[in-house]
Amino acid sequence: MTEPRHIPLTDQRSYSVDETVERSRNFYQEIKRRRTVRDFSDQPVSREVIENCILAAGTAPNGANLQPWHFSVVENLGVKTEIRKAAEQEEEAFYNGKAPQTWLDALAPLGTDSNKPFLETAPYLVVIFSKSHEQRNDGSTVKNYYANESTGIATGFLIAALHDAGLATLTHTPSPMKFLNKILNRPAHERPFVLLVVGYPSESAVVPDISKKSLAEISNFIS
Ligand code: IYR
Repeated sequence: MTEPRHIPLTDQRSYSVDETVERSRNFYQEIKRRRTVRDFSDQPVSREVIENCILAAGTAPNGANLQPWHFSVVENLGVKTEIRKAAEQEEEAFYNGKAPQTWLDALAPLGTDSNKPFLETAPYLVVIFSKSHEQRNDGSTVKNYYANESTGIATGFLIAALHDAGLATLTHTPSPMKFLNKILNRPAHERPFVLLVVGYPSESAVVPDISKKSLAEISNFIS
């Protein structure tokens, strides 16, 4: 068993009471401008932006620091086309029979359908995989803990980092997503978690007129 090794916490920043309130308010104002976009332009994005945002995602808290995620970044149009074809096939089945009417009713305000042109238009598709375990070269496996929770938190960091850089995202989840392992050549124990579409919105992009729940609806304080 490895002995714990600790170093002083030097990077944490604290602020005055007023500044703390102001920073929290500012962050909320910034992050609430984030909108899920379904209409992307083909305007290029520098690869370094994607790399930095993935590095930010990789700092997320996670089970036993085992970092149970993998990010596959697709820039290649041929691969995007393959993904679009496979995703649209799943989505056609979803919208034309597989999805219960209650689910379709819940989606109605978003106006989604099985047509997914953004999978080819957007400059990047970032496919996030969650790894239930690590596979060593000698064939042995090491279990990861809280893989899905950890990958969910990292995905949140990634979306926030991309938003902060001025980019738009779409968390796309064609179901099932196993076709992504095949197209992207990822091992079977990696579970496709989210297909994140990344780029700039098209000039004519619109978003659904929907609102977020109030603080009282999403929280309670016990004092
Ligand atoms: N995967 C489908 C359906 C869909 C499901 C949910 I839950 C959404 O929030 C949005 C869409 C699609 O992408 O169209």
